[in-house]
Amino acid sequence: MRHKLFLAIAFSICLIFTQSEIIAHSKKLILRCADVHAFGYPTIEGVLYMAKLVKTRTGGRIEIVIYPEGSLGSEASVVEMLRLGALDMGRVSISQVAEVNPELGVLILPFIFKDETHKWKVLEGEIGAGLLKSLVNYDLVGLCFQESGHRSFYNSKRPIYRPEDLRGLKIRVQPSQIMFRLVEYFGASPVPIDYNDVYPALVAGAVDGAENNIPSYLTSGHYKVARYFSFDKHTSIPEVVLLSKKTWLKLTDSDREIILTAAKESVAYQRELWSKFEIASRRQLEEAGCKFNEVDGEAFRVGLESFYHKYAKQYEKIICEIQKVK
Ligand code: GTR
Repeated sequence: MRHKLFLAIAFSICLIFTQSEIIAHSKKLILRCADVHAFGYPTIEGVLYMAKLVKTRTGGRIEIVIYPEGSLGSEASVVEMLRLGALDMGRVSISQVAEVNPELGVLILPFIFKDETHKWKVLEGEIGAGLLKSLVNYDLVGLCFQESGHRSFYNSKRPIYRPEDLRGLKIRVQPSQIMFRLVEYFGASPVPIDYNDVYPALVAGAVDGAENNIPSYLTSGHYKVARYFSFDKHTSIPEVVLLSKKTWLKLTDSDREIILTAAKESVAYQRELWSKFEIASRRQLEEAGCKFNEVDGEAFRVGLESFYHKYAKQYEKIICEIQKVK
């Protein structure tokens, strides 16, 4: 009798555990993801591609829902929310992540990559993997990098050929210490403003220009006010897709694997989309009458050692490693 009772209790306990495991496993999970861009922009489309893979591979159990156009706040607050676990996912610029983990600041430095091939060898190699991994110490999980082209200056006053042409111009910068120092080094007056507040600042004349890539210049509408775009290509800051560590810890091993693999697989798609979007954006901007000009590239590079010496000393070792990547 005792034996039977014991078996019955053991069986019920077993059933309860199995059932709760099934429930936990079949529970629908919505991952909320923030982005400052609108639907159609390559960063969001990259995450949507990833979302589709995740949804299919989890039989519809895990869904990624995007909150676009900065509807959940600035990139800085998105990073903060992720760290606190108040948000699950975010796609932001590395410059905002470097504010909390300065190690990543190396990716923002001017002319740090030789070209796009070199950049992606760095990002997808050991260095990139190490940098993504380091984020876990800041309560963030780095899923993958994304392409974001080059950043160049644009303004409403005149074409820029050499750094001295920037003198006297108020140029909006991302709220990033490195970007502030860099734009100041080139001779302009840097004004940190959150991305989604830049357009009204340009319209009001609070700033004369900004610096960004071609797709952002178009989709933000900045081109309507700042007509001169000068291709100095001073930085090539990658984007990053992040997950909150708090969310990550709630996932099963197999779900983590699915999410990570999908993120990795979305990169090739996002990069291809980026190239197409960049070309199409340029065409559209030319049709809209924007004035593009090439710059004296040497003039932007000469003397840069002093910038590196003053602000990038902490990156000496990793810069060496980046330069060695072939
Ligand atoms: C864009 C980037 C955004 C944001 C923006 C900015 O190129 O995709 O995430 O960082 O630049 O300048 O604030």
